[in-house]
Amino acid sequence: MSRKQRVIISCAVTGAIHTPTMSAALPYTADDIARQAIEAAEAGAAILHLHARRPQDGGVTIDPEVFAAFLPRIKHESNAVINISTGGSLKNTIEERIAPALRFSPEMCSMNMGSMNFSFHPLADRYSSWKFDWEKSYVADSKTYIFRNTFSDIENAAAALAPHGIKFEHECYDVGHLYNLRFCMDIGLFKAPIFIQFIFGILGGIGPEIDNLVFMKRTADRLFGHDYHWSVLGAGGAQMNLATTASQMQGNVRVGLEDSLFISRGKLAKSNAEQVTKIRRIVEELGAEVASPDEAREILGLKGADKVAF
Ligand code: KMH
Ligand code: ZN
Repeated sequence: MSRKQRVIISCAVTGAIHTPTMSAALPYTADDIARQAIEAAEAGAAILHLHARRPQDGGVTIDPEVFAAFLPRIKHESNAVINISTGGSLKNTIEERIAPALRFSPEMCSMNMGSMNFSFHPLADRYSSWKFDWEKSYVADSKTYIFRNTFSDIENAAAALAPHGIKFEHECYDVGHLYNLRFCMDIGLFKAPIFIQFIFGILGGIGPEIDNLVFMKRTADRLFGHDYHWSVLGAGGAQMNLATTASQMQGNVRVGLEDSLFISRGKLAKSNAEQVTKIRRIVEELGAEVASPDEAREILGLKGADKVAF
């Protein structure tokens, strides 16, 4: 009997887009980030994609010390693969953005594959009062932001991180980013089998239509053959629908409050674990199984939790 398809669920626990006003469920203290990450792993997430937040007001930070307050606890209380973001917040250089991954040498980290507008400024008009002073201007200022990931940034990040044996989550927000990735592989920066996160619905990137998912997948097949792994992240309201479709196309899925604050149309999610539970139920009801962390390690060829530096 052929083995059931194993779907790797990643959960992106807090991110750098949403702010505390938008949802009381968005974790930002070390305790809450750790607890929600552990509960997401218990619900079925094999990979935890992590950003840090200032514990006093939820502001975005990439200070390695802030990661240090939750990484060991998550490792101690779950077997999940830890994936550290190198996306940073709106103002950081690539050197600053890779500092947490360099310090903690996780099994995975993100690698953003192109420069782009990356905006969530329309959210600034949706709230009339804000919990913390920094929030409104942070959200509104994303209108002026260029998310910088030049070829030289990618090359510098890849070179600095290479000795750590970290598997990258290659963040591709549009079709051109797949070509950037192919180019980087051709000049020896990354080796197959790579792990691509197809991202849909960020303002500045490709939209969240299923046609676009099919097109991205077909383009990746052409560029990378069959020697690659892929997953789908739909931002906002597209999250569950695109994840469901991806799982039916033999792909992997990413959910979490970084990408959407909702559990269904107009209804805020209570936690990251609630989103993981929902996509797990869908995946299983449609006939596949979710991968355990060790199965994800085997599928993606990760170095192992004993080789991280936390
Ligand atoms: N926020 C997501 C759309 C990163 O952390 O490097 C993409 C992301 C990037 O997760
Ligand atoms: Zn992220």
